[in-house]
Amino acid sequence: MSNILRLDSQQEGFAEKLDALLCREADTGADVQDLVAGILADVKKRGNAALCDYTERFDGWACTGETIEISRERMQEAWNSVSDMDRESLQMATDRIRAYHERQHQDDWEYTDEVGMTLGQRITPLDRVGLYVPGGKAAYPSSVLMNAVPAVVAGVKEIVMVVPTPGGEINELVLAAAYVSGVQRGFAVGGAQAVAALAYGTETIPAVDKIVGPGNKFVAAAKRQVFGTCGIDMIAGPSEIVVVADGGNPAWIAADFLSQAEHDEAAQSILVSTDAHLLTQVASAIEAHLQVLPRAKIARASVETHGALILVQNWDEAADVVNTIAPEHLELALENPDEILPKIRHAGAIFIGHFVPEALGDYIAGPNHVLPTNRTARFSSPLGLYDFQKRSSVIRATRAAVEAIGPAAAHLAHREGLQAHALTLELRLKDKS
Ligand code: HSO
Ligand code: ZN
Repeated sequence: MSNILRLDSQQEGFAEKLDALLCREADTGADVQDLVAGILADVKKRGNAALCDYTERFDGWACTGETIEISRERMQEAWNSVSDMDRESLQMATDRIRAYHERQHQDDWEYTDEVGMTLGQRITPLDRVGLYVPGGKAAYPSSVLMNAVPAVVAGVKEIVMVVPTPGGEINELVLAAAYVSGVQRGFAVGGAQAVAALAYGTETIPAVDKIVGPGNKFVAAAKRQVFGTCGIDMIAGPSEIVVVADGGNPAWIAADFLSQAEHDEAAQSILVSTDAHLLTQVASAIEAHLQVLPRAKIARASVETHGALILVQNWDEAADVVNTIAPEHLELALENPDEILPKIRHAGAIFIGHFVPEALGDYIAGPNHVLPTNRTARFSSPLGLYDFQKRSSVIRATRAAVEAIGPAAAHLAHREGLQAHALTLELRLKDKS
C-alpha cells in the first residue's frame, strides 16, 4: 500500500495539519533571482548577442538571429507531418476552446446620468502577446492551445511563441498546435533569456505587451521581474487536484488522483470523503495503478510527499476543507454534487459528477486549463479572454454637467493643493461663451 497521509477532521490539530500540508512551495531563492536579474539586464543591453550566448550555454546550440526564427511555414509543415488523429484531436480541442472563450466576450457600454455625463467602458485587445512554451518533459501542445486560442478570440493582433530547443530538438506536436491555434511567429529560445527578449525586444524578437504561459523556476522568476515592463498572466505552480467523493468507483477516483500527481513530484492530490472505507479502497486502487503507470516514479513522489486522504463528518466540512485549500481543480464525484456546489467559493475549475475526470478539462472540454494554483483561486481566475484585453474608461460631459459637478471637483483640487487642476474647471465654469 502506498504511503499516503491520512487526516481526520475530528483529529486534534486538524486545521494545523491541513495548513502544513498546503505549505508546498519554498520561495525562489535569492541565487535564482540574482542569476535571472543578470540575464535580463544582459539581454536588454546586448539583444540577440546575449540571447544567443545564453542559448548556447543552457540549450547547447549556437544560434543566430536568423536561425532562431520558426516560421508559420515551419509550423504548417509540422501540422502536415503529424498523424490524422493528432490533427483531428488538436482541431477538435481548438474549436471547443474557441467556442467556450467566445462566450466570455463583453460588450462596450455607456450610460448618461442625471447631470448629463455620458460614461462608459471600451474594451480593446492587446497588440502583441508572447507565449512561453516549456521544452522537455513539460512540453504540452494542449497548453499552446489554451494560451493562444483566447488571445486570438480576444483579437490580439500578433501572437509570438518562444520554445527552448535543447540539443536542437523541437516537439512537432507543439508546432502543430501553434499552427492550428493561430500563433504567427515562433522563436527557438527559452529560459529567462527568452522572457527578457519578449519583454525588451531584440533585433529579431519583437517586444510584447504581455507574456503568458508556464515555465520552470527561472522562467517564473523572470516573469516576476519583467512584470511592469509588460504584463504577465500568472505564476502557475505545480498542478493540484481535490476530489470530493461519496462512493463511486475507487479505480476511477484513484486515476483522477494520479492524473495530476503524474505531472510533477511537487503536484498535490487530495481526496476528501465522509466514507473511511472509500478512502482505504482508493488508497489500494492508487497503488494498483502505480504498478503500471509509466510515470509512477513522479506520481508516487507527489502522492507520498504532498498527497492526502481526508475524512470529514459531512459535506459542510468538506466544503470548508475545499475552501481552505482553494484548489486549482476540484472534482465533485458525488451523487448529488449540486448540494455542495453552492458552498464552494474558491476553486479554479469545478468538475461535476462521477463522469467528469479532470483530464477532460485539460484537453478538450473548452474551459481554460491555465488555472490559479497555490491557493490563489481565493483571488484569481482561469486564464480567459479578459486576460488578452484591457478596458478604457470613456468620459463625456456637457456644459450643464460641468456646471453641476465641476465646483465640487474644483473644491477637492484646492483641498489637495493642486491649483492647476482647479483652474481647468474654473476657467470653463467662468467662460459663458
Ligand atoms: N493539468 C495541467 C495542464 C495539463 N494537463 C496539460 C495535461 N496537459 C494544468 O493544470
Ligand atoms: Zn493535467
